[in-house]
Amino acid sequence: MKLLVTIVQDQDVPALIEALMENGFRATKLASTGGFLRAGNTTLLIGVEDERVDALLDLIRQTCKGSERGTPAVHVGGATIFSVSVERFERI
Ligand code: 2BA
Repeated sequence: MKLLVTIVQDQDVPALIEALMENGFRATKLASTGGFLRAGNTTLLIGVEDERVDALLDLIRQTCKGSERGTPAVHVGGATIFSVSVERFERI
């Protein structure tokens, strides 16, 4: 299992959450702030079985688009993703 720590722009979150739920992924949404722009963004914690990681990445690619932010304009990517191996997972 992997935990994908996924940082996305706020504007993409409603569509991404909907797509995740429709496709049977589970996620936790955290409000976050980028260190460089000091602007709000969203961090999703998504626990996923190894065999579904590629499908999840496809979904994120389809939903999250980069855009220009700030003055002067800085290109902010669609998503920044850290994939972390999960040693143990329990739902009690
Ligand atoms: P921010 O830190 O606010 O960064 C927004 C955008 O500013 C970045 O987009 C990048 O294009 C630019 N940027 C960031 N640091 C820079 C620097 N030192 N010099 C020049 N330009 C810089 P993304 O790379 O798409 O990152 C979007 C958001 O993802 C970041 O927001 C941050 O919240 C997160 N992020 C990106 N890389 C990260 C990392 N290595 N560790 C933790 N969070 C990261």
